[in-house]
Amino acid sequence: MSKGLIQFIIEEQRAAAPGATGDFTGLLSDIVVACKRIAHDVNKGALIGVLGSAGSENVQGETQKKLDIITNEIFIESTVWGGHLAAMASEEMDDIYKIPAQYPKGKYLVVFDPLDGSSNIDVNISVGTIFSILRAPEGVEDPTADDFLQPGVTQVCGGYVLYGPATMMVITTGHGVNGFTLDGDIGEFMLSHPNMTIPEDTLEFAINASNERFWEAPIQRYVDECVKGKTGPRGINFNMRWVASMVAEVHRILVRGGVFMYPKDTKDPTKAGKLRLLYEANPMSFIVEQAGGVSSTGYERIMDIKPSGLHQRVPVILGSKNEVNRIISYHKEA
Ligand code: AHM
Ligand code: MG
Repeated sequence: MSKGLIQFIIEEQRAAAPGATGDFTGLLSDIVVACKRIAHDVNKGALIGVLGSAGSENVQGETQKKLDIITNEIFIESTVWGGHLAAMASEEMDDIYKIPAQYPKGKYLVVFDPLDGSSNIDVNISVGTIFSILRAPEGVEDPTADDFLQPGVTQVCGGYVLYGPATMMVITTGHGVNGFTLDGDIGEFMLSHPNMTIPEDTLEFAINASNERFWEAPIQRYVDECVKGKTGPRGINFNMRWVASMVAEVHRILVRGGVFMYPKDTKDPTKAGKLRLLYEANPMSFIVEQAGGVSSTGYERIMDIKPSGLHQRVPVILGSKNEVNRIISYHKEA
């Protein structure tokens, strides 16, 4: 019989951190509940009136969907009470969320994007939740935004949930990557994809090609060479996919390899990229590296970046090792 997610994590913790208090497992089970509730709402969609725009904007000036707000609330509600968290931060909130006085506080920080790819929600295409667990700095009981500005290498756990044809949670605590499929009949995420690894080579890439004129030369070169296929310098045909849901994109790469790029562009010179370092790039980079892939801005390893702000954006190039390394080498040559 396959194993449930919490059993798996408890056993992993016993082996890797024998003195563990169970706090981390407690937090993770609260996150699991949050994601099951989100899966429920995403699945019911129009039947429960949750589709469409909320008519508001988030701190980044993006129009919020009703479900962006609902899922943000579900995530907070499901995790705030447990006593495992010192504070939270979300893509959908301007400032950090402090744990209200009526609840005990814990030693962890969680940062999350409650509904990534939400432009897909009204058209019934896969969306996801992304989260990253950090430790609050030693001795800090009442964290400020600065306490969240830790480089990705300090993450305790990175994970995502994909609300696709099946709902899946994929996580790493730094001991490889494991995938769990939600069995709706028993209400549990069951281990279905043990030890996920990204093939080192690939002939598939993902990028929003409508931005081509804004890309830097190394990305233009890489994509151009892929598109030229058999008759170009690579001498082989490539395939392209773009779901516009990072979770779906990363999941595809974990299963069959590939390269995902949301590179630096000149579309809006005030932004270094589209994706957010804390909520999206770091947890996904942790998972990708743990699965044997590479994740970079083109110029540096994403998980080494010391964040300068909660909502900081970064260029993201991740996936199959040999292809991402090639793209990095194009940046060096340029
Ligand atoms: P979101 O957090 O507002 O949903 O934005 C992030 C999403 C990613 O999932 C996806 O890779 C990207 O935005 C798609 O962007 P675009 O619409 O430019 O193709
Ligand atoms: Mg997002």
